[in-house]
Amino acid sequence: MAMAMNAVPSNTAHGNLDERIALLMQCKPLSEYEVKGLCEKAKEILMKESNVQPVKSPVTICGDIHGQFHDLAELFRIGGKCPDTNYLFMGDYVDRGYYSVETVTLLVALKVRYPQRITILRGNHESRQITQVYGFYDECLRKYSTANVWKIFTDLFDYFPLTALVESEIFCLHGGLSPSIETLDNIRNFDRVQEVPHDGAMCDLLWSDPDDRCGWGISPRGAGYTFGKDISEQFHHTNNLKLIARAHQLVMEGFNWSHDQKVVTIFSAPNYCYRCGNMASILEVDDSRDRTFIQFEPAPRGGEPDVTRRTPDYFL
Ligand SMILES: [Mn+2]
Repeated sequence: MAMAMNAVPSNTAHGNLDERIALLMQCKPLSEYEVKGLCEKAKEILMKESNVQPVKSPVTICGDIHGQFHDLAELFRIGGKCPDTNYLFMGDYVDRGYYSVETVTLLVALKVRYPQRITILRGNHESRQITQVYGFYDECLRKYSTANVWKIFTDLFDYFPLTALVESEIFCLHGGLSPSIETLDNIRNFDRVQEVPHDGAMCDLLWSDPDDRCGWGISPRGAGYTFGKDISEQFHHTNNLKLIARAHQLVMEGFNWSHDQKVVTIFSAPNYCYRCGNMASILEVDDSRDRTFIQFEPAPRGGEPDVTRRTPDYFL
């Protein structure tokens, strides 16, 4: 009976997770054991979400993060902390930057702690194959000595929803449209729990890009398609949308309109790869569904290597 007297905050319902989130906010990663437990809980939550996950306003929509942890911390300083602000992230949490582990662990921890307050979609980098090439796999090996944490996270990525729909009018996804998809119900009806395939509808949603040319085009990325204004207009009409919000492409101002403001690209990794010199942005949708872009620059300590920051000529 005396045991209850020993109760400490870490024994309360969320105490331990709150402590872990506080550490993660300081860029301190969890142990492998903690990552395993966290991802088991996350899987239970994510598997119940839809391929087109409904989201209510107000919500702040964010694009690529790519392991730039200090810039994610800056994003939360500017946009407000979760759960005071609701968030919708459109994928690409890992690879390229030096803190993929801390970045994706924090976002998954917030998802487990506040499942109704944060939506985390899948990007093309949330994939076993891509992360073995662009950094997340190597970072896991470096920080944990084994590939176990990489395996745990990439198994979890299979459960991330592919798209979200804010107030039935803003369709959010990482990449873009697919010639195999006409309606949102087409997306709702397929089994997403798998590695990102090399082609087909699921691949296209995570890989495609809008383009100035009409119709469907071959993507220079080697996966997905380019799609023109006519395609976006038809998809808007068929699905009664007001906006398609997507990420996936570096845009120098942090956001970029295309297709007569039917499509917007949002990119939330400032000074991408610690050298691109770009602004980042997030899109706030308030409870009247009014939209405001907030642009931001790299965090004072951006986690970049100790070299002079410079903008390559080809971005000027
Ligand atoms: Mn991408």
